[in-house]
Amino acid sequence: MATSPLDTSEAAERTGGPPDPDMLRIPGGPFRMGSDHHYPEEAPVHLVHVDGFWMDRYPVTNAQFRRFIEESGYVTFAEIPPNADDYPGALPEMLHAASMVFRKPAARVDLRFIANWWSFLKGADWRHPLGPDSSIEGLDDHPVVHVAYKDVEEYSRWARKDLPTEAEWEFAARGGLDGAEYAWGDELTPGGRAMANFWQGEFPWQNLMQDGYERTSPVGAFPSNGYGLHDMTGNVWEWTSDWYQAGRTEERTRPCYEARNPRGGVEQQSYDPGQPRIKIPRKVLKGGSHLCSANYCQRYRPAARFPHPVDTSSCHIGFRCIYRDPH
Ligand SMILES: [Ca+2]
Ligand SMILES: [Cu+2]
Repeated sequence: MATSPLDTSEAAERTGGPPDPDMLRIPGGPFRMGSDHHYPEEAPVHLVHVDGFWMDRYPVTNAQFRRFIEESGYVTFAEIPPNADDYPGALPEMLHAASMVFRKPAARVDLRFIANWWSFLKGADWRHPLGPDSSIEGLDDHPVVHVAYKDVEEYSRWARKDLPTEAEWEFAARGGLDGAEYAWGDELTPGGRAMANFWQGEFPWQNLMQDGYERTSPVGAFPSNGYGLHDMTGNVWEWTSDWYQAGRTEERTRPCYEARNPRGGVEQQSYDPGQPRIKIPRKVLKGGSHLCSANYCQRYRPAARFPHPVDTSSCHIGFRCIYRDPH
């Protein structure tokens, strides 16, 4: 039985409902996951079925995260200096409490070297998104950033929620538009209007800000998708609970095989093959961010996915939670 978002109150009565009134009912069902028209890791398109669930209307905000920190006393990953034993061979300057911050170069740079715009900045954390001298004053309704995977797991436990799988996240992001390029249809800027916070201009040195925002934007600043969800693509990347795997498993790509509630790959196979000495497992990020641009990274799409090490937080990565009905 399909449940539309309008059935929310009825479903809440029936199941006891989610722990938070600002969660929306995502009906579940079959859908075409992935894309054959973009990056290889998104292909091939394959049929997946997810059961219905509830999802946060917005990414978790600074105000919400602050409440969690105040009530739990939790300290985030980026605020704790890494233990040298966990990072054999690491340069001493990497062993500080720090997080990844984007810094816009003054002119065109070599796109092969991400160090031209990313820095591992000491003192950058969720309260100081651009480094120690910055703050989140005035950013209460912006998505929290600089959260590592463990941080978002702790938050979701505290909130009595869960993190979405990649399939759940992608189903929700599509808003019922099965097979569409974007969360709102097939055109990036219909009628010239930016439907999400991404990067217009030539990344990484020229941000034309035609959408009005250079960095993160307040949640809900852009239109919702068909399920009423805001900021699914653009603004900040969102963590999912799936271990990354580059290809699809054989059974998932077999014709006519419909995977039901797939849960991603195997932890030991999620390591970066390009860096064999580093054994940090990677989760799937979804949705792209305000740093995604047409010339460099077209990942402001539901099908886009990115492997990200669980220990690395950044100024463009946040999250949102889901709630699964108890069975
Ligand atoms: Ca923007
Ligand atoms: Cu991107």
